[in-house]
Amino acid sequence: RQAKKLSDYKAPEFTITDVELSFELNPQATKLTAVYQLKSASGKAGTLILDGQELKLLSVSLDGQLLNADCYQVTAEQLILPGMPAKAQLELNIELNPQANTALEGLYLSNGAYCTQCEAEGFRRISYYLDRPDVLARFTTHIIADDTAYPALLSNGNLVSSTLLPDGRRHVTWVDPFPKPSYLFALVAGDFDCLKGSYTTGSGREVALEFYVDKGNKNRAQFALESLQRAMLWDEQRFGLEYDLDIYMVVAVDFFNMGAMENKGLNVFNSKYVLADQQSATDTDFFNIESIIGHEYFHNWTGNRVTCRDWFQLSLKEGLTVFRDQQFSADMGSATLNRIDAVKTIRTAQFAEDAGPMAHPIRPQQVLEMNNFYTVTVYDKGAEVIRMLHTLLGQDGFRKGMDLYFKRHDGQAVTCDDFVNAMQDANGRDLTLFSRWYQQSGTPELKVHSQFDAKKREFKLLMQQHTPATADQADKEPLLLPVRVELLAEGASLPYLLEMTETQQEFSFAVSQKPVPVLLADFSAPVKLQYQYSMDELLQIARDAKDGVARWDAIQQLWQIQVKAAIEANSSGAEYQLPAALFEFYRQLLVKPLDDLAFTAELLTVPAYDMVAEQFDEIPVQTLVVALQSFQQQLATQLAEQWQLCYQSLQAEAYQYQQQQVAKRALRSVCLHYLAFVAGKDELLRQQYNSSDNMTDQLAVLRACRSASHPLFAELMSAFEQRWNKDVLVLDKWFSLSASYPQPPVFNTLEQLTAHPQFSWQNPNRVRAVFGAFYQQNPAMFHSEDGKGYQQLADVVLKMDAINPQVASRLVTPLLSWKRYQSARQQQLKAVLQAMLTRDLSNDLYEKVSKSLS
Ligand code: B3K
Ligand code: ZN
Repeated sequence: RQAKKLSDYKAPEFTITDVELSFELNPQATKLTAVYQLKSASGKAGTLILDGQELKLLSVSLDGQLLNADCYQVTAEQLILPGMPAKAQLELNIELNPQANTALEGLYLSNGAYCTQCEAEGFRRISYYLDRPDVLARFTTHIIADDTAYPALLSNGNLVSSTLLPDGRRHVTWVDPFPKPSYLFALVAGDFDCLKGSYTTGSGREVALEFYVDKGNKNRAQFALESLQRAMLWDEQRFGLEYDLDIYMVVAVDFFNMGAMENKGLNVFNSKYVLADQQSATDTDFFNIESIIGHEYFHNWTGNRVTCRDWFQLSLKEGLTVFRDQQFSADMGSATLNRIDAVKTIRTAQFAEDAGPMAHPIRPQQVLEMNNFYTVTVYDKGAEVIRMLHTLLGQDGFRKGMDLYFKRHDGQAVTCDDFVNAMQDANGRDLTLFSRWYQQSGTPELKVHSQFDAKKREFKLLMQQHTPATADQADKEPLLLPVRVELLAEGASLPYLLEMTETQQEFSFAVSQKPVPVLLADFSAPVKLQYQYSMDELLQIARDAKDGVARWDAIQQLWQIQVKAAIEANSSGAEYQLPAALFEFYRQLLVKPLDDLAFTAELLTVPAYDMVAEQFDEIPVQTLVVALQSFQQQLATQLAEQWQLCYQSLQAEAYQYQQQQVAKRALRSVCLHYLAFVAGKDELLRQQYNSSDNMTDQLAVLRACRSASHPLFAELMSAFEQRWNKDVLVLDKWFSLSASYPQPPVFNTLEQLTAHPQFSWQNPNRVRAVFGAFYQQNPAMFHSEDGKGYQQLADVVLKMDAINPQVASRLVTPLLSWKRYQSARQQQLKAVLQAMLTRDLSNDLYEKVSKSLS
């Protein structure tokens, strides 16, 4: 199998300027006529090679003449047309079978509605095409379908005509005036409820907003609609960017491979990121909806108006758009809490990716299956790289760079270098060194030592950076690291922004007293920091640092110290007791919570397994699981009274999704979590479950019971299942909770779950709810000593590969990093991977499994 390389990029020899598509929809035999206006770049005739997969080609015409079958060649992945004139009109007739499409790429059916997913290379499953992002064409789309069964017929751009045909079918025509690559094409046909709204842009353009959802779900789309309005306003205010069509549509579908898709004027969303009300959705669900609605909307400029030249440049649009959605979320809610969440993602999933067989730079250099590169590295580390630019250039400088980027490249397909150049030119600053972040993979380690010279009144920071080799790249060079520092002394905090450019560097500060350095405040660079802090220093940072992220981070480091101590104690057979200073710190927080209750809740939470695990080269699974469980038990018991008092002080009020309330619920949930570890709290747990008016508080009870393996768990879970049995989106929460129960019966449970009437292997949300939760939230059982968890997941991955390779390829991730475990687990993992490789795998799965074994 042949991987593609960035270094092999060539501009296309032919381009397509205009596309006219006519679909006659039918579940098993959709007819498509595609007409392309072709132009050769050189002005010469030549061979045209179009991409295409799983298509039934009925006929080909060139400039109105039907071609004989010997005038062209069809292979499994191409349509080859030799002797194509420099300017031509090509017409293809194709038959499609949407019903058979379980990969959910191309044209498929979701609960009876037609819908499409084309990014990255799905358009070639609709028609033969130059399916690459640097071919930009104007699209006209005709859809013909039965008017009663499919009243909504949607595509990109503006609706220009709608006619009822004598046979009861309707013919609609959509025209998208903005040239676009094929990955942004979309078509939807179905019978939906439609929630309508509108937005008036700063320059006075009236935009119709339409949300298409399953019948009966209209009220649940209200929050998404309002989120869109907030996002539209925010992008005008923050970046001066306005929407450009008369209509913006969002369709919510149940069968979807990812979160959502930014098709021009017609976003398609996983219904879980559109539908919400207080009874069925948690505060986190509401947050995610606002953030993803924002993300897809922001793509209209960063992605659609300016798109990628080739797929290696994916971070050009994704890193930048994640950065933009993070800024949006920060402005809508708590900047610190949002930043902490982003840091968690980097420190867990992204650092793990760097350490594993799929390590790649934010601009990958080699790709077998593009869908495998929609990763935390391209997205989230990509956003960190943009954030560093923002830190180095400041808000105004960054805005200048953005303005120049759009001025230069609106309507073009460009590269990451073009973006960095715009930032550089707008600010008159050489960013050559900075651009290494685009080509170098791996997690830099930043080692810091300090010295204080009382006589000279000088404090020094000695810094070293080193990036260990990764699976894809042996040699590493120093990077430009923006390092935010605060020096704490005599109750004051002095902020600095250091720029590290060399392997080793020294920074001096004139101070009269030895300060405590707060290093890497705001997580100003995506690196691993090493500095020998004492417990006291960490507690001081947690109390006194200006930056909230640094305060939280100090607590994280404190816990890491506890974990190491517990492991040592464990090896000598002793049970480790947490130090009194830690209990005292927590006691004070509980007695007098900070003004920001959500931040308080975050500080009171013992780090999750994956946060702790990522600090180890070889992960001591069982010891970590036991230690973390024991920490929670100790905190629960020692501070039982304080948890109870704090809990009682936070009375529930009528639900609103609103900052103060979200924060209060977060702290209540943390208290409840610890109380579930204390005997005699059954009534309190049951009471919150039965009396609360919202999903956030109810789910908090179930989670607490699950984590503490509380006897109430089974009873409440069965009540939950009965209440929500008909509502699959909510039932997914039940699926996940069931699959993350940290005790051996979970293996039987998994079997029962896949036999549940609402479970379907065809629906990615269900599969992820069960098995995603099993490996992400159930480390004890996933890593169970007998290898059962690994075998279980491997079986599911293989089963899914035949149905939906993209989903299979995401699920396989935790099996790939066998090198991170001790030898018994290594053997078990390697055995399941080797067995997989003997099968006929999709490219998606093959790329990952073969890399992990090489
Ligand atoms: N651009 C899409 C992701 C497409 C994934 C293709 N496998 C969603 C987003 O990032 O906005
Ligand atoms: Zn995106």
